[in-house]
Order: sequence, then C-alpha cells, then structure tokens
Amino acid sequence: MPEANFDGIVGPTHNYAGLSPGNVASTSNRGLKSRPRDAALQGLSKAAALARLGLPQGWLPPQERPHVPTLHALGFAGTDEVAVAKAAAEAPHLLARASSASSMWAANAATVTPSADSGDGRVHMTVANLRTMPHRAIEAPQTARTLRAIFRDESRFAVHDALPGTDASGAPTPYGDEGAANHTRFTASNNAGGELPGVHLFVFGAQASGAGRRPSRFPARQTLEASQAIAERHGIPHARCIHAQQHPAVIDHGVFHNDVISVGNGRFYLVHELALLDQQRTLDDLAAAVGPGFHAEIVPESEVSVADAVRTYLFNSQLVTLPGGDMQLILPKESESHAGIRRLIERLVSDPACPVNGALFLDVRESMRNGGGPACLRLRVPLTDAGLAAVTPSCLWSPERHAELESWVRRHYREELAPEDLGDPLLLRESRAALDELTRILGIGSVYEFQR
Ligand code: SUG
Repeated sequence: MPEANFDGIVGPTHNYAGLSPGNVASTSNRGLKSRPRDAALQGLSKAAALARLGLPQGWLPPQERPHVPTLHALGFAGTDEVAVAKAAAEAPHLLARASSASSMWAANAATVTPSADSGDGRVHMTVANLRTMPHRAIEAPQTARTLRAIFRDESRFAVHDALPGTDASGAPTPYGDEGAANHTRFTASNNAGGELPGVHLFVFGAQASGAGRRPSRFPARQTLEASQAIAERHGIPHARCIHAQQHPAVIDHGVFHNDVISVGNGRFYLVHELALLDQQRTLDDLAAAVGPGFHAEIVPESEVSVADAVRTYLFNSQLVTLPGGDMQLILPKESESHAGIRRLIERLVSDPACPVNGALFLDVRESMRNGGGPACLRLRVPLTDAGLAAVTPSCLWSPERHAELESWVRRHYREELAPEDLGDPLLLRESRAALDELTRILGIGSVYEFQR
C-alpha cells in the first residue's frame, strides 16, 4: 500500500512574525500581512490533490493559538482575554510566539517508524520536542494528545512523548529533535508503504556532546543524540540506521532542516551535492544498505545553487509512489519559474534510470513565506492495510469531508491578519470556536486545553 500523508491544517492565526532565525523566508517576511483563509485553503487543496492521485491522505488539526497557558506561565495573569491583552501591550513578541500557527508543518510533528521496522511490530511515533525555537517548543504536549486521538489503537500504534529538551534546571539536554524533517526512510522496493522493512537515514545538524563541527551563524536544530535515542526507542535494528551530519555551511545558508536540501523515497534519493558533511560515504552506506537499484541523483551547485534551493524549495517536494508504481514529485510553484529546476525535472522524468516519471507544481505560497513547502506540511506515515483501517476514520480524506473542511475554513478564518491583530480578543474567540467545531468534524474528542 502507498505511504499515507497526514497534512497539518493551517490554523486561524497563521501570521508572519519572523520567529525562526536561520529560516530565510521566516525572517525576511516578518511583519507582512498574512492571509489565513487562503493559507488553509491552499493546504486543503494540496491534500486533495494527493488524495486524488490515489494516495492515503489524512489531516492533523491545528493547535490552539494564542496559547493562553503559555502566556499564563510567562506571568501574564488574569482571564484569557486579559492575559492576551496584557501580552499584546507589554510584550508583543511573546504574544507572537504564543500565537504562531507553526504546527501546520507536520513534518516536524514526530518521527515515525512503520510496523515492519520497529522492535515490536507496532507503528512507533516520537513527538518532536522542537526545543530550539521557543514558539515551536510549546507544540509537543498537544501534538502527543492529537496523535493519540488519531492513532488510538495501542496494539498497533505507540505514540511516545517528546524527548526532554531541557532538564529540571532548565538547561538544555543533548536532545534537540525536529521530527521527520531530518529523517528519510528508503525501502528495497519502490513500494513506499509500510509492508516492507526500510533503511533509515537520520540527519543531524550537530552532535550535542563532543567537538564535532557545527554551523557558526544559525542554530543546528537536530542533534545526533536525539536521532540515536529515537532509533533506540523505536527498536530499529542498528544495521538499518545510518546517521549523517548535515553540512554546517548549508545550515548557515538557510537549510535549517535536511528536507530543504534533499528528498528520498523507495530506492531513490534526490540530494544537493553540498547537503551532507561526509556525503560520499553516506551515499555508499545507503547503496549498501538499500541494495541493488539504489539511485542517488546528486544536484550540483552549478545547476541549482544552495541559495536557489532555499528560495525555490525544490527539495522540499513530496516524492510519492502512486498506486500503479509510478513515482511523482510534488513541488511548490516557486520551483516552476527557475530554468535550471525545469531542466532538472525534465531530465529526471525522461531518464529511464531515474524512477521519477512525473511532476506536479502546487500553490502553497502562504506557507512558503514562512519557510514551509509541500514536504513540511505533511507527516509521512507508512502503514499496512490493517494499520490504515485502525486510524480514526474521520481524520482520513474523503471528498465529503474535504468539502466540509473548506466550508469550515470559509466560515471561520479571516481573510487577512496583521501583526497587531494578534492582540484582538475576538481572534482568540474565533479560533476557539473554529477548533471546537473541527474536533467534531474530525471525530477526535476534546483534545484542546480550552475544551477541558
Ligand atoms: O520551524 N517556520 C517553520 C518552518 C518549518 C518547515 N518545516 C520543515 N522544513 N520540515 C520553522 O522554522 C516561521 C514562523 C514565523 O516566523 O512566523 C516558522 O516557524
């Protein structure tokens, strides 16, 4: 069965607050007016396009924002409305952190190990702690509740809490974890589903302990220690895990996650020549572990520069195997206007040795402006038929539910949002009304703190 994708639904407070140093789009679009309704509709259309290709597709609901418990913990006391108003007046940057719709980037929700690869035959998921960016570090507890409401059957799914990002004194642990954005699973056949065992490439930005190399300008978000702990927790045999370091220089050029510079599926890896520190050795290890038919397409700097990869998000595409076995790239529209990328895609599609035989360009511009392309917006969950049947059914795509969600967005979302609108007490009320209704549409029960 083809791999399932769960797309993060864009929340009603989607805005541009410049919260992610090292993410060029986020910092350069800071303060722009956002279009939450368009953003959510673009996301729903992307999910629908994949579902219509015959792929299993689901949704992950947004988180409650502004997140009042965060504001309370920061000392903004009083009723929910009062706390928001105080934060808006005294510390708008803290309100922005508590208001980001960043959970839309579902690739950062968790790292997933399918049943064929885990120690106990269940699908294992470790929620990402996202501890490097304060606005994302608050996502984990809600992500765990949400995933447990979607993947309920504990005989098939194990949803682990995030690795601790800080210790009891608040000091950072060795575990910086950004979820699946730094993880790629290859399978010996081009069937990308959960039936066959896979080979896991875990890419880290830096080693927390020791004297390894690290970027100098921007943070390395994923640590080796976090990736190793996840592989251990999930029971993946060591022989099927490869750990590789991202090149510190590309992090300093705005490649804040490895899915901004490479994408893999089945036996195919599309990767920029400067992506990894010890790239040739890693590719050799992958070729040996994946076996015959492993094909790495290395994109040279002369064809697509790292700067253009960051600008166009070529590598932040989804690489999907369709039910008939064809492999297709789902790219952001921004890639279409780049001549080098168009040539590259034509070459890949016409090359008989390359498994990619089609490309689709989609508009996710509102998310792109915060550094999130098609691949960021979804969590890959390779399932078996029985696993898919155990997913909370109303979280899975159907034409009727898609229409219902579109109408829900049109009724609840604002057309535009300016930074100063985050303090509007009406926005808090509107967002809660929207999410309350959404939990009924998706049949996931009262997962939000405001509902408890
Ligand atoms: O963590 N942007 C997200 C984008 C995440 C993209 N995910 C993957 N590459 N898988 C981030 O930097 C920007 C929010 C703001 O600035 O308003 C933001 O959080």
